[in-house]
Amino acid sequence: MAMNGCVDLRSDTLTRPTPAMRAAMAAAEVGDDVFGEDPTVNRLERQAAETMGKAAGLFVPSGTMGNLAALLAHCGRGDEAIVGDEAHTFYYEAGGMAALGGIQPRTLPNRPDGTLDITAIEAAVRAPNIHFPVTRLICLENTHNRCGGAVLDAAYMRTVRTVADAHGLAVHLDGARIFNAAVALGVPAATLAADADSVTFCLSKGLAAPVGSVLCGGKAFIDAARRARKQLGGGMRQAGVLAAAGLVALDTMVDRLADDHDNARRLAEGLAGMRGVTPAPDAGRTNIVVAALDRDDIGVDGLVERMAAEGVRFFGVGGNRFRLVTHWEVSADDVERALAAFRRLLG
Ligand code: TLP
Repeated sequence: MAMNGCVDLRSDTLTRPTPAMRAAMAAAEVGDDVFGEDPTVNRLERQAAETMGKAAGLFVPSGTMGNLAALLAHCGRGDEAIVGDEAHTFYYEAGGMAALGGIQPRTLPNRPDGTLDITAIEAAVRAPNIHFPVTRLICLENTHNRCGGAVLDAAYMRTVRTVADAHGLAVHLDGARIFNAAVALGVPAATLAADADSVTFCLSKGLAAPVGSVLCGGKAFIDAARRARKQLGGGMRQAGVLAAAGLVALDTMVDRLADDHDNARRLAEGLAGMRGVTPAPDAGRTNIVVAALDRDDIGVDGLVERMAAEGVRFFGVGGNRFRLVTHWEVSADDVERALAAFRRLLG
């Protein structure tokens, strides 16, 4: 189903709530969540924690706040967090960890598959020395947005856990799209979160809820994150109207992500046959396709503009790369329409 007549591949954040979500929102039982008295929020937090295999959950307005509350709960001012140089937490969160937490990001290059080199992580951990910041945290992302929806598997998470344990570090997983990773790998999301101390996942992306993410972790950690959420102004009141949509998202929107992956794969395959277009490795493994454009006659900005005129919207993501994201408001027919427009412009 095209959105406003367009095939809108800018982001899965654009998805609008389903009719079942609207109905659940209207009927939601609510209370004051800052007092812990909203039964629907409490139910969402319990169900989310169970789904992630953690003891507790915290409903937050956004993925950005979930990640920041986690970082604030794990790290103190002047501490260091090891993070990929293409990570959302580093690249797209307005420097929140530094600005609001006094946390110093120690970036390591993200490899094209979204991982950080294990030896590089080991080497980045600070020795005890009065001159050095204290390394506290390793922060990973699954699926990896800027690495084209790349998937981190449980074996990689296990290896990172081993390094973290050897140095007394915590591991936070930005699992904004962890269900896409779980569906792609055919494993429960909890398996991918098992070796992280904390995980944020988004209800408002491929799962189509209008607002919200859930941060999950141990009981004491979530108590600290709840305080951080309050400091950040994210304590909401009758938030059950939002949580109700989140519960429908968890119950009805996870398994269908496989359709988005099929559509993304068809986009990647189609693009791969066009002159000067190189999809990233694993493009279309989940619902994100990142591709490079190398041509003399047209650049990314020109392509974005001319495709928009053809009714197909997407973004450039820096340099010669552009990104297409599939979601439940993009049908198989929309994919054909987008590919036909790409062919007209790129041949
Ligand atoms: N990503 C958005 C933009 O911010 C780039 C998108 O369109 O993909 N972690 C990851 C991996 C994300 O991709 C995003 C959103 C977030 C966190 C933040 O979530 P929100 O938008 O709810 O703050």
